[in-house]
Amino acid sequence: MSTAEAIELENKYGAHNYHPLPVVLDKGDGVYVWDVEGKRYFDFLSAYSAVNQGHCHPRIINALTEQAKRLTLTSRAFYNSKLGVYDAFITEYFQFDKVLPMNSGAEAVETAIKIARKYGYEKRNIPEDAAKIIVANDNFHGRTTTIISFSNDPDARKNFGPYTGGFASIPYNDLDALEKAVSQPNVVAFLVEPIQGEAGVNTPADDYIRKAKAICEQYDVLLLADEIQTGIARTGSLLAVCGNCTCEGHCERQAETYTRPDMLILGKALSGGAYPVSAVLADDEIMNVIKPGQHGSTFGGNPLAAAVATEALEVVRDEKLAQNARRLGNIFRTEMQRLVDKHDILKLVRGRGLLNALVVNDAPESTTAWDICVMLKENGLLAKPTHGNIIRFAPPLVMTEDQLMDCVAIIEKTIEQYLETRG
Ligand code: IF1
Repeated sequence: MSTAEAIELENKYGAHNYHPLPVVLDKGDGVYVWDVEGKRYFDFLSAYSAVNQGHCHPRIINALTEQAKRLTLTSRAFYNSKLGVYDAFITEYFQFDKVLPMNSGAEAVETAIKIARKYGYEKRNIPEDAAKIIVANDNFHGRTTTIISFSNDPDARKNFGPYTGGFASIPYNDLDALEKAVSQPNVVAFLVEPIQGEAGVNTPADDYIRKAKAICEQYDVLLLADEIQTGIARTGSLLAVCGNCTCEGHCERQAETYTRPDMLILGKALSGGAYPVSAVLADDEIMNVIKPGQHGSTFGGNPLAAAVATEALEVVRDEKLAQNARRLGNIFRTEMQRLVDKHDILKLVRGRGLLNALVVNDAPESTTAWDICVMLKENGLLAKPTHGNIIRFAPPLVMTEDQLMDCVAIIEKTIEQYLETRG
């Protein structure tokens, strides 16, 4: 099967809900992926931070295959031998009383929204159907109808109405706007990404989340942290809400820089990219508003997901991926800043840990970022623009410094090549 043949099949028989880079991947191992012609690339997207542990990590694949041979799915009509052990493991790992296991990130966000609303009605005397949830402009929390109802991205939302009510949007990284919004009647929660991934790795002020939490507490509003993309060591600590704590990873969550959300929403790298696994974690006072029969899903909490997610989290801890992401991220941003200083075509680099973005000095509707990504592909590195002129760079967290420097060299060479072709 050639690249052209695979692309033709997908275009002919698959819905056109994506515009992928013209490369057909066939194999992955660690930081590398290979296309159908056997060409090797550095993966600098990590499936949007779902493959933090590297492609096909042997420990995770082993956990997947061993469990898959034993029992994959029972539904929650019955107990299974893996879920309780996983529940205990993940709640200890992130220091919350309980977990509600789901599958996709959007499902976990929807779950958090439902729990927050129910908590508001049953514990905060909010009048029924009057609950309000505050969200940030330029958010990305998934693509279900309720979630796109509070998106301001026209592509995500146009012609998908009628929209779900009960949401109000405020500017990101704006504490005055947050206080004004949460002080309104019937507000139950503030749903926010600690760093906005899709918006272009929009990194707020260092104290934004900590001060947002204090404002939420002042008005009895729940803080829902969507760490589906920023969590699991991606930003140089276990969670982005850990801030710049200097712990050697996985401290008892008492670090002075840690902002503990009322609900922690995880997905993507929770499974290392081997299986759809997501989760909402919260303490009993919040989680116990959900009673039997009030929420769930066929696959949520299945034994295969439990086995895979346990191993995926152990790998993060054992291989100190948060520390590696922090160290390599600092090196990467320094190197990118050198290129920004050297070339007017590059506007700025921003990010934390190994979640970074290079902003191209051109209009968002220009094809410059895309053209550079196509040339990066030709030079053996895969990345993709987000929102026109921003290139997201997010390699697997298992990358070595040597591999990172090889990638920096590819990026530098590509920028120079692009400038030559542009004349
Ligand atoms: C696509 C974006 C990234 C997420 C956050 C929830 C979800 C996501 C912070 C939903 C998912 C994915 C979705 C994927 C591309 C990718 C993405 F470009 F769409 F926005 F990473 F930035 N919260 N993000 O980032 O999780 O239901 O997808 O498991 O839709 O193309 P999901």
